[in-house]
Amino acid sequence: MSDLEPHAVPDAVLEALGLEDDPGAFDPYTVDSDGWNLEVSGAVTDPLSLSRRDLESFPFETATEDFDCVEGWRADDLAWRGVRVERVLERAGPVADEPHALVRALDGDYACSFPLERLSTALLALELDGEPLPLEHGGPARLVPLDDDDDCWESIKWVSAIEIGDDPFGGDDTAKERALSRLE
Ligand SMILES: Nc1nc2c(c(=O)[nH]1)N[C@H]1C(S)=C(S)[C@@H](COP(=O)(O)O)O[C@H]1N2
Ligand SMILES: [Mo]
Repeated sequence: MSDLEPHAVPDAVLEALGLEDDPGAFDPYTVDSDGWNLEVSGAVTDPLSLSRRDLESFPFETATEDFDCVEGWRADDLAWRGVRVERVLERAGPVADEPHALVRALDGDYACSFPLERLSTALLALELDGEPLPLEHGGPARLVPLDDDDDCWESIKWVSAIEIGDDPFGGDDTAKERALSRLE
């Protein structure tokens, strides 16, 4: 597996996935619509609720990226595989004039805002290095931005929702603050 740092899976994630009694029971292939869905909502013509199986019906792409964390570690040549966010947005039909998106995760209020154009090119990764994405690295799905200057906190583990709107969701954008608070 990769050189990503191991981090504890927060209780909120285990609870959301019904794994509080047995974290080892996580099986990315059988996460069903009772356990996890990716919600796409807000300023869209067709709000979506996509199960893992629904995501598998989209074309998959692979991207190999190095990962740098502000805490001072790095992991080289991570091979992510999954669905380009653009493919999902095509189905949802964003309608905002200057669209932004807030990407939410299962660990409480962890969320990150993106201009929609930038988010479109990111990958919703379901696999890492040829294996289903493990829970500790963000399974069932992790948002992996693919531009050159992305920050570590924008690589969002346990993605649960993408909310489209007209403003940059400043007040809800907690990811940077949460990541930088770990430096203290
Ligand atoms: N949902 C969620 N995603 C997250 C974080 C988090 O706390 N919650 N931390 C971010 C930060 S700062 C880093 S460096 C990476 C760490 O990824 P890893 O645990 O797979 O090493 O996850 C990013 N994505
Ligand atoms: Mo980080």
